[in-house]
Amino acid sequence: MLKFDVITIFPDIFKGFVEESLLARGQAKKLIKINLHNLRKWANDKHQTVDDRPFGGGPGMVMKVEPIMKAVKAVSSKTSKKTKVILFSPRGKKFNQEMAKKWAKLDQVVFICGRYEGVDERVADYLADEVVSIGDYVLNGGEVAAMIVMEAVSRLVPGFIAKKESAEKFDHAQFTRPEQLVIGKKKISVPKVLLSGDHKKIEEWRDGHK
Ligand code: 6GU
Repeated sequence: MLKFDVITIFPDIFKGFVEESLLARGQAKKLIKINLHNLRKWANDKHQTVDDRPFGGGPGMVMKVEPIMKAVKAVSSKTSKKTKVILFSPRGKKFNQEMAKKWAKLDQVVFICGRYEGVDERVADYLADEVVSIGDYVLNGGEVAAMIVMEAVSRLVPGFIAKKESAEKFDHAQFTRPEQLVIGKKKISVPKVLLSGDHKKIEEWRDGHK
């Protein structure tokens, strides 16, 4: 079983995604487990403060290191070494399928979802094993990134996708019924070769339409 532990100030963002998708079935089948943790639980004042003003001045707030440090310590596996702590940041290394394949073999992945304008750099330097971005654009925080990465990684856990071959397929073009369709004034037919029953020709056509 692969455990995801998500540290975030917006755990509710994940609810529908976790409960209404294939991830719910993956959890029911005990292939994965998703634990959501509200970072504020590890704040040390009555206002549950998790951010502060940046040293050196400037606009915006910075996520504090101590609540994150306590959270990571509290949720990290005490028994397995096959674990990783990931910090989501637009400044991180771009996530890809190779990373997904490696993480699918772990026992636990801990995600730290950065918010606001940034996270105290000591989280990246001392607490996280890797800093990860999902692409060259800026989001409000790491929550959506965490969902994307959980989905990509979960698909690669053996048994999660019923047909093993489907798990890593970057699809070719596909058609289903009806064979003919009228769009405006045009009558469109699906490619004849796909109806031919000639499996070699069909494979060739699919290779050309990736
Ligand atoms: Cl991981 N976080 C934020 N805030 N923005 C991003 C991102 C992550 N990846 C791409 N843009």
